[in-house]
Amino acid sequence: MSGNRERTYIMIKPDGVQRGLIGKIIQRFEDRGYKLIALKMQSATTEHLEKHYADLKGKPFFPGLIKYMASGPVVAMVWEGLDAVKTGRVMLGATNPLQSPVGSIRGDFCLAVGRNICHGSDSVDSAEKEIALWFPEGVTQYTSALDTWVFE
Ligand code: RTP
Repeated sequence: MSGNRERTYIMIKPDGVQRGLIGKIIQRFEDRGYKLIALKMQSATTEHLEKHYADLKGKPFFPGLIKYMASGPVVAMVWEGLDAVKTGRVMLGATNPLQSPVGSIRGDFCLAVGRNICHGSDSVDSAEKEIALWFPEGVTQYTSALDTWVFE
């Protein structure tokens, strides 16, 4: 088996929620074979978002980014599977949607860097920190063998 079994933090940003893209984004991760192990909708506080984006403090776009992220609820998710961090980022596309290939989430659904509808952890280390920040209560453990759920 190539690739590592990993967990990544994927977030649908307020514009993705408002535009009704939650189902489509989740569908792509399910279709690819990733397993959803945590999901919640949350209106994040400015303080919480500043922790999430602590690395970007000082960037000129930081205040606008926090305002955008606090403008409505986000969908916070943890996905698990082979190479989830790197492949998750490939599925999202480039930070700037105009540089995202068609077929990626950003390449198919958005245009502006400041309205790029989704977030994905950029390393296994960041994923661990982001999962702990957004899911301090922990995540679910379950088996996904289909037989039990299709046949009585
Ligand atoms: P994300 O964390 O949201 O997945 O994005 P990323 O790693 O691809 O990009 P990062 O550099 O960490 O930037 C975080 C988010 O800030 C907004 N941004 N705006 N106006 C700008 O030049 C600019 N640059 C970045 C984007 O929403 C980006 O996703």
